[in-house]
Amino acid sequence: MSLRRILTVDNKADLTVLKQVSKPVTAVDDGLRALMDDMLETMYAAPGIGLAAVQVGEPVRIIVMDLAREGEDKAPRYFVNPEITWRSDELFVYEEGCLSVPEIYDEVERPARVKIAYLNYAGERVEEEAEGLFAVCIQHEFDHLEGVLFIDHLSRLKRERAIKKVKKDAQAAAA
Ligand code: K1U
Ligand code: ZN
Repeated sequence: MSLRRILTVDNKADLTVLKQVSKPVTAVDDGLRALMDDMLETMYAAPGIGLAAVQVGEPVRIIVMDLAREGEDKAPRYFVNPEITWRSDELFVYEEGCLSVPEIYDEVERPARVKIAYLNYAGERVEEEAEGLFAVCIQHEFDHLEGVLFIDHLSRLKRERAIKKVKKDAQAAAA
């Protein structure tokens, strides 16, 4: 397993990749599982609760996630070719963050519950309903597969301010 670099919006080349629509996976094989292992290790190290493959420069439709709280056993989850098959009319607001937009947090309103279908780590098809943080996180990560960042849900002013701050922080860290 190896740690991958997480692409961030302050870098023009990274942003171009992050805006791509990710391609479907054709087979869940050992090569793909190695990528999922790398993604999970990278997500834990960040630390984060979710990660899409495009965030490590691989624009394929894979998401990893672990919503276990501090002190609980690890609970890794893998979503290959995920689909959102139903969205509730009820909405839910949550203050989101993103490893590709470091240190920026803001409220995003999304459907409170969604039904999803995907292939798991073993390549088996799973269907389930998500609510609470699971629903927030899967929709945030699904957006990444479509080239959408959580700041794209904010006003233009907030989005431009966010990118400016990430750039400023990156310059200060490099100095
Ligand atoms: O960049 C990402 O997609 C990961 C992102 C996932 C997410 C967070 C909050 C709402 C929606 C989606 C993160 O993990 S940001 C970091 C974070 O939330 C966190 C980090 C350490 C402990 C607990 C949370
Ligand atoms: Zn994100």
